[in-house]
Amino acid sequence: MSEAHLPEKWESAVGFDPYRVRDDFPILKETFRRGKRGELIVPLVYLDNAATTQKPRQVIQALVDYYEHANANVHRAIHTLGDRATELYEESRRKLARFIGAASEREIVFTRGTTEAINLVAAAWGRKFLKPGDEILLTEMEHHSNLIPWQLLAKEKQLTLRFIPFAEDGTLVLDNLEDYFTPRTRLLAITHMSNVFGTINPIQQIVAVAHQHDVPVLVDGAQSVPHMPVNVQELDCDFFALSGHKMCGPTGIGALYAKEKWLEAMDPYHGGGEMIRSVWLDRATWNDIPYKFEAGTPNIAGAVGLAAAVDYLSHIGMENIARYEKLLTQYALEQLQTVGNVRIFGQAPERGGVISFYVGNIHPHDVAQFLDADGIAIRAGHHCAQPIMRKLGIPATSRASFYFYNTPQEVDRLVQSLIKMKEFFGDGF
Ligand code: C6P
Repeated sequence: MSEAHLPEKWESAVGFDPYRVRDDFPILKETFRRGKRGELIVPLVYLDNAATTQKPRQVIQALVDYYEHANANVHRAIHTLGDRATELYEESRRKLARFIGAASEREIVFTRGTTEAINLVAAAWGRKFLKPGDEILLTEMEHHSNLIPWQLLAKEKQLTLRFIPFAEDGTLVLDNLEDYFTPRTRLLAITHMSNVFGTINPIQQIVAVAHQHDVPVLVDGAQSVPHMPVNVQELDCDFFALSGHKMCGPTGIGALYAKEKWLEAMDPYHGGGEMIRSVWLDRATWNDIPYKFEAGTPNIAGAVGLAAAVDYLSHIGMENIARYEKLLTQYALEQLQTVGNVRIFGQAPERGGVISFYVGNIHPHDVAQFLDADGIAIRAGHHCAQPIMRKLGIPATSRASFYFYNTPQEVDRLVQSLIKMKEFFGDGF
């Protein structure tokens, strides 16, 4: 692939210029010194976007502006800065609600991220509505964040966890979807996109079946919402969890979307300031939703940064991002085959830009270290999805994950580096 150009046939399909977009991300210009005396300078190739994405100048500047011109606590102060901070914080909620197609900003609870959003549902919904003997339906491809909260709750309330299995190609076995629901099933909690296989699950169809059985659905959207258009009303899910840092926003901010009826019915999660209406020494009443679930001073700057990220992504267009990442992922899948002896985990027809692979019998940690010597950042490990690794019978995978600022030339650098590694390991490969 020639330098700084998309293949001609991609250009009309993409709708934005990934090379220009890269200028917005200061960190993408980072270089590393390599060689015995540091004489080689290698540019960063960042392919660990499923772990966290890089931040554009617009988001970084929004954080600086907030702290320089609007920093105050929200919903408390009767002064101009307090109004400014509150307005920015609530504007972020409105923007995020629009971005994911929520019916109202009252359905958006700010959290630290996906993990906290799921724990919130397990605690505030699960403790209230589940009884011993009830069942929670999950899938075998869940991230620990959508497994451990349910294990903890199951232990506390004597619940049973059941699992929709995945097949060899990394897709869920859904031909018999109806059969997974029993009269005791009370919740389905499922990932929208697997952070190991890249599989995009057909959430809309799954939710429809779950609702026929009167089962609400929680969707783990950590890997979907940054990469494709998501409309929670179209999905008709009851809960949807997301993380700001995986969509160009700051760390420590994310959200739970929940249908208003659930937020009204649930008890609070954490207790403290902001979530109360009236307090006596022995009792209290709760604030309106969503504040009922936001105890203590929230991550105001994080929310402001997330709003800037939402603006940024909306400007490029989520359809454009999804289309481009599809082309880039397809290209990467093809090019990885040229290395030889590469096993790819996850062959779903509907997939996002996450590629888990094994090269010969080289341990993924060695692969990641070798690539790092060439400035290429991938993730190696179990990706917080140990049950997937157990079922595959491997300790870990190497994983390259893309975002809209990655280029086909970066895919080429990954492939060239893997070929070099193959030569280095020789027969051991
Ligand atoms: N996956 C990865 O490298 P938090 O940490 O709360 O922002 O997101 C947790 C989470 C939940 N669900 C899915 C599907 C995820 O991929 C993640 C985060 C990262 O794959 C870090 S382990």
